[in-house]
Amino acid sequence: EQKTRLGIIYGGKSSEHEVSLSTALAIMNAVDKTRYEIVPYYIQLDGTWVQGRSVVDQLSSVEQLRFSGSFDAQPNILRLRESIDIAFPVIHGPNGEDGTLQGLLEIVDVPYVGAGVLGSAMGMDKVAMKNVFGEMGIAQCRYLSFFRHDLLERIDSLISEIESTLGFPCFVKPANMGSSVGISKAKDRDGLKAAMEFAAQFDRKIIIEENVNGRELEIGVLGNEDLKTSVVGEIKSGNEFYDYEAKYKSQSTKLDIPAQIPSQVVEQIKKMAIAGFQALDISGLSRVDFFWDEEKDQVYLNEINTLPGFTPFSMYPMLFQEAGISYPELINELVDLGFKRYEERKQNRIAAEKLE
Ligand code: G1L
Repeated sequence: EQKTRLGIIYGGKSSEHEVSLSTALAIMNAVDKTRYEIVPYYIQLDGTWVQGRSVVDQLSSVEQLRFSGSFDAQPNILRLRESIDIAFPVIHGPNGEDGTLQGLLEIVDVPYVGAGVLGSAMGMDKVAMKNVFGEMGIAQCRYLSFFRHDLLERIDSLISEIESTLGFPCFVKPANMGSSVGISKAKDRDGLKAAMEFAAQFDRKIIIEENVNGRELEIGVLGNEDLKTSVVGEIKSGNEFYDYEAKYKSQSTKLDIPAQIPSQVVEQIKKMAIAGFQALDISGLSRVDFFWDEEKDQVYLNEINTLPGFTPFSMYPMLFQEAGISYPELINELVDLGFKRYEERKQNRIAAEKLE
């Protein structure tokens, strides 16, 4: 039987370039190579695509994924279909404006793993995402947003509005989820101003979120139409908040899987996760993050991540491991879901012949 050619796309013009490389390495090492042929595509920091030779052996270092030798060609992306059967994007799109890589794959008619153009774009923009959750009546924290150009025109009135509607402390973040940099906690008006200017260096759209006192709980969702949920996990962070440093470097962050919480909280989280997944028109997978305010017994949806951390030791794979799906099985399942989504979309009619 012919092997399925799996095009793994990694690297990228992104602050998470290195994370992408180590994730791609873990995926390549875990993939069942009797079933799949792995075709690597490395997007360098400057945006250039490099296609490597098929990966047949276990890899020991991410350096092997950079193709620093003299071989390996620049692929003709318009003819990507001739080289692979399905793409596995392990990447945030160019500069994190997402859905873009998915759009490219749609145009060249290559099936791919994970969310489509809309779901990826929605999952990447915290403001767009929260506006939809609000419309759907999904409980979430209060927030405000502004554009970079607002800073020149009305920073003082913005600060007053934030102070009166959200209060201190509050969190200031670039709206784009691709940027886990540029985030700060503001404790007063001066700190807020600095935080707003800092965040505006990373994105033209900024979100300010109220502080929620609650336990940080996360769940995995897997599927296209028929959705599976994982167990719930808890992040126990020693740091002041779960920022870029804490996320990738801190030793003090612990994952508690499954979280020690009442079953009715688990049930509520499952329902809200599925509602959020469907509201954003996601397919394949996502990790849905919550706060649970134990005193008020209130669960808030915080955000949905269509590209969650995805090494065998990241929250999402560990949540499904606990639910009985191993890392290699998870990859197989995601590939199958990618093909199914492609077939489903092929069924759309293009022309409308008259019915009469
Ligand atoms: F393809 C999947 F499975 F949908 C997928 C792809 C990529 C899941 C998770 C990720 N994660 C990442 O690419 C990243 C966290 C390394 C972003 Cl740079």
